[in-house]
This record gives sequence, C-alpha cells and structure tokens, in this order.
Amino acid sequence: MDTKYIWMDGELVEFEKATVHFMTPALHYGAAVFEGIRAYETAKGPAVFRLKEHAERLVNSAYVLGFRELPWTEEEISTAIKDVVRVNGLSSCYIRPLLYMNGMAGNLSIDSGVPALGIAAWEWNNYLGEEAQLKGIRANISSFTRHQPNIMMTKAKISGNYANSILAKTESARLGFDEAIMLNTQGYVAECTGENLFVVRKNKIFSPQLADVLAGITRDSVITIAKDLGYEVIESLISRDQLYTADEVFVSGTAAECVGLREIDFRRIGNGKTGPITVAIQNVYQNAVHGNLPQYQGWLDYVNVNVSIPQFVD
Ligand code: PPE
Repeated sequence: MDTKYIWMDGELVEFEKATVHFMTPALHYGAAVFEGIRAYETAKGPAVFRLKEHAERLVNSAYVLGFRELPWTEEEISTAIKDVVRVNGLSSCYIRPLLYMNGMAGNLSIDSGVPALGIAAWEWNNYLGEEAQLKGIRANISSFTRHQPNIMMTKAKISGNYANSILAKTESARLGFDEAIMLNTQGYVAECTGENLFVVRKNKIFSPQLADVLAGITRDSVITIAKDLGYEVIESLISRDQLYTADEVFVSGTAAECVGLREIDFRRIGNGKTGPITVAIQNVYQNAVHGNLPQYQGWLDYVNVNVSIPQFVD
C-alpha cells in the first residue's frame, strides 16, 4: 500500500507499526464507526472533498453507536485528516478514519471500552473496476435484505453494519456481477453495498428515501448537481421492476464516485451504456472535485492551507 504514516490517537505512526491488539473489542463485535473520504488533485494542491460533512457524520456515527464523550472535536479530526494526506505526499487519495472501541473484548456495553481513532490515506482508484465510470457496471438484486432501521442504525457508518454488505457483495461477485442492489424489509430498493442509488425516468431523477439507507454525502452532492442542471429530483419508493424499465440507473459513493448500471438481473438498462444524464452528472462531479467549478468551491478543503505541525513517533 502506497502510504507511509497512519495517524493513531494524535500521533503519526509508521505504516508497519500501526497495529491494534487481538483483544480489541471493535475487532470482535464490529463496535467501530468509519468514514470514506476522498482528496483530489486541484490547481491549488490536494483538496479534501466535503471534509466538514464527513467529520460531522463520523462524530454522529460514534454518538449513535453510544459513545458519549470523544476526546477529539470535529475540527481536530479534520486537521488530522489533512495532516495525513500531506505527510504521505498524496495528491489524490482515499481517506479512512476509523473510530473504534478499544480495551478488552468480553463486555458488550460500549461504556466498558474507550474510543480510539486511526486515520489512513492511500491511493485508491476504480472501486468498481477500471471501466466502471465509462462503460457502466452489471448488478443483481441481492438475496440478502438491507437493514431494518431498528435492527441496525442505518444513518451511522458502523463497521458491524458492513457484515450485511459483505454478505451481499460476496454473493454478487461470485455470481459474476460487479455490485449488489439491496432491497429493504418491505421489498423496495434501498441501496447498494457501498453506494446510494438513483433512477432516471422521463428526465426525472428518483432516489430511495433516506429512511433505511446511509445519507450519502455523494448522494447529496449528486442531488445538488442534478438540480443545478435543471433536473427534478424526487425521493420515493422504488420497486425492483421500476429499475428494470428505467431509462438510466446509477449509483453514487465516495469510493465509487458516480457510476451507471448498464445491466440489472440480466436485463439491459436503457441502451446498455452509461446514460446521458448520468454522464452529465459525472462530468460536473469530476470538475467540482478537482476545483474547476467556482460554484462548488465550498465543498473543497485545501490540504496545504493553515498547515499545522503534526506529531511523529518512531
Ligand atoms: N451506502 C453505503 C452502504 C455506503 O457504504 C456508502 C459509502 C454510501 C452509501 C455512499 O455514501 P457516501 O460515500 O457518503 O456518498 N461507501 C464507502 C465504501 C466502503 C468500502 O470500504 O467499501 C465509500 O464510498 O467510501
């Protein structure tokens, strides 16, 4: 992995030394929360995309999981994230903060552990394959149901929630698909294993309501961009057959960015290529994240501005 330092509880630790103990409760119970963030190359150096919203969601996820007090503020976490990008000399990268229950496994109350925080950053392109952005991907409807919101807390990016995604993604991959679409307990479309989903029908854009899915920050960016492009965006129930007959279906996520679905359950979607509205949104998104569009500058946090002096350990 192309990274040298990982931030752990306030110190920059060499990659090989950034380890946790086998008895860490987070490892046993999935009692951790995380973020996926991207930084992109711009004319003014690397910029983290929507850092404030990601730091806020991380802290909210920890709160939902049950942590009452955290030793870091959102601002401190944001500064640490920028430090990690800078000290690793990365111009564009994926950033993974993980806030986890530390201590000794053996007690399921979150109060029996203490919060710990690590932040890594590395180059990570093509989450859904090299040609995903251009050609679109193939998905299936998973045989696994997405979380019911009183079983797992779907607004929180809790590590344990991702066992559900692993079940679905593994099944899809073994069946030869690129991604799984998951239905909610009522049988309506929820989200993919690591992306939110959109449907285009007669020039209108639909997305499942937030009730049982992660409130994706890319989803929010896509909605803003789509509206700025003049499209109506409607949050609604979406059924499986509405996917099959859609003009376009696309997914959004930090890692995946914006990717069209060219086939679902062996049925061609639209003309079997990334659709024109998806392409238009992809273009604006790519220009926005690279700092080419003044109207979306507020989404960027430049890594080389207000530089602090991070603490290294050997
Ligand atoms: N739904 C789920 C279940 C999800 O995991 C993600 C992010 C999204 C929606 C989109 O959220 P946002 O990134 O804020 O637009 N999935 C992460 C990938 C997880 C992985 O390690 O794999 C991501 O894109 O960072």
